[in-house]
Amino acid sequence: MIRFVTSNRGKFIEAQRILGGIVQADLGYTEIQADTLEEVVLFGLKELSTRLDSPFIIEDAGLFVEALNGFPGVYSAYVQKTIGNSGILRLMDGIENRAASFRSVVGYSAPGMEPVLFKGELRGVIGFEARGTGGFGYDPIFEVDGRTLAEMDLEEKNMISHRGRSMKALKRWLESQ
Ligand code: ITT
Ligand code: NA
Repeated sequence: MIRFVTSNRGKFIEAQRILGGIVQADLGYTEIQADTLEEVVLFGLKELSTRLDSPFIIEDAGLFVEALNGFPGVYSAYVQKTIGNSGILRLMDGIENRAASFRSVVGYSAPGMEPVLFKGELRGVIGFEARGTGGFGYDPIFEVDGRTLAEMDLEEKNMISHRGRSMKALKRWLESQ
């Protein structure tokens, strides 16, 4: 059984649908201030591997808005907690270039092996208002082909999303081991 160390239930449910037998472990770990999601994940894996003696995964994700030079990026969790979706919409007021992407980096660690990372990306646009009740976080303001991720069900989001892609890559790798 693989543990997914995360405080985010939405993330866990999406990953669970793809990976099957995983359990959520809300253990907490140090999320360093770094320039990339990869660095955050590698540091977290290293720290947790000293505390856990069985296989586990962690994931760091972020929203990268082109017109804001990649903000909120690695600060996505803090920005969601502080200014939230309405804050992002306000920052985008009057900005024509709405291009944005979600990125996910998932890391797997097991005793006696080097950790491995898998990535996924989803390109879309920041909408002009929040719509939809599904998903979590920035989903209501992130649109793909005219619909927000919060207007899609879990299956549909998983089919195209950053997390869907990173978790499917992890799944393929696990099956090849
Ligand atoms: P962890 O315990 O796993 O770290 P977290 O919610 O803090 O959970 P992150 O550090 O990866 O997750 O923070 C990413 C932020 O971006 C956070 O505010 C999420 O709500 C948001 N986010 C991540 N994936 C998302 C998705 O698929 N759709 C919308 N928002 C997402
Ligand atoms: Na986090």
